[in-house]
Amino acid sequence: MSKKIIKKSKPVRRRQWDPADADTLARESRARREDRGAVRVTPMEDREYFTECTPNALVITPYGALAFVLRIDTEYLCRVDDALMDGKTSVLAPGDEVFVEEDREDLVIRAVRPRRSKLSRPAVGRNGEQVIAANIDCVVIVASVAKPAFNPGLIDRYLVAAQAGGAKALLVINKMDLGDREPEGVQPYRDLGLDVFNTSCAFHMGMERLSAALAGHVSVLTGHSGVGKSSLINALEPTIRIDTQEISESTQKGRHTTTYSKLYTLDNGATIIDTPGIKQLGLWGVSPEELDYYFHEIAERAADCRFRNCTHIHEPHCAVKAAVESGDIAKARYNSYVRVRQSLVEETAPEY
Ligand SMILES: Nc1nc2c(ncn2[C@@H]2O[C@H](COP(=O)(O)OP(=O)(O)O)[C@@H](O)[C@H]2O)c(=O)[nH]1
Ligand SMILES: [Mg+2]
Ligand SMILES: [Zn+2]
Repeated sequence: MSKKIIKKSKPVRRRQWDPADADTLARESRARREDRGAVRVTPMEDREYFTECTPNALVITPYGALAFVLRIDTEYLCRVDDALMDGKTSVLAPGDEVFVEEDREDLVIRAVRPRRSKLSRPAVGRNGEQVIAANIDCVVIVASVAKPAFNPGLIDRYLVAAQAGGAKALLVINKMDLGDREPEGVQPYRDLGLDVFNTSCAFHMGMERLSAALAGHVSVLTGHSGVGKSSLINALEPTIRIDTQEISESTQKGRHTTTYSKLYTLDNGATIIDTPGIKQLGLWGVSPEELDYYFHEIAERAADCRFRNCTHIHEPHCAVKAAVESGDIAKARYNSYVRVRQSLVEETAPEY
């Protein structure tokens, strides 16, 4: 039997990773679906909490009814105005730009400015959204060569979350000292136009390039626990000494040393928000129908599927599945797409 020759279709290469692309596409698709009443529109934020104010401080970390803020290079602990409280916690997140007022001996956060971007997930243990970081330019997705093993599924979820929140993304592959080369699964991200940084905190490798990329921007470091997020901040700015911890021998994962998100400022003008490691990232404000648009290589093929509402899972004449067969779409990316889509369908299924 002769080997079937499949003509390689135009690859997605050399495309810059621009959240605006996905944003435009998602908005178009949303508009189309709204006509049919099929999509819930997620507002960027609950407007009632936000006001156009002139901010004089930056939230470092919220702490119940209090919050640490940065105000002209000095850290202060402030009380949060009742109007910004939602139950026992405030609506604030690291990176929020706030207006702080002196009230006798107290400093009180009176107002918070509307966010220009955010990284969110569904809140754990309650309904609604948890904003992990606000006003970020870039989501830095950190993975490691080993300990813990390279996990593309989580990277794919962060890529969706970054775009949904209006931020750029870049990928750091840390612990390069633990392998002789970059994990094979990284190439599809390069092909997508994502900037990839190979680093080793142990050997202080790759820090100059990463430092230059983050300088002057606000970023949030995300990824599995134990991949070296806190170590990267320590390596980028030796005056910062965040606690890091040995990997547990039994689980091969770091114990949770960082328990809350916190903002740091570096001498090169970078602002970096460190986050606790998580096992799985739920997606906020993304419907299963619009997921295609957050997987750029799938969105590019979907137009050629026979069925307009093709889910690329079981339909015949699916251009996406054909591209996976021919190797134009990375199998791992497709598998992630299917898993994420299925979890979104389960989450949004009506309860009877
Ligand atoms: N071999 C090696 N170990 C690293 C590297 N970066 C961090 N680690 C170690 O990995 C463990 C977890 O690091 P940590 O920064 O706490 O990870 P986080 O949970 O992502 O913040 C610590 O024992 C670090 O010393 C690296 O580049 N190479
Ligand atoms: Mg940490
Ligand atoms: Zn399809």
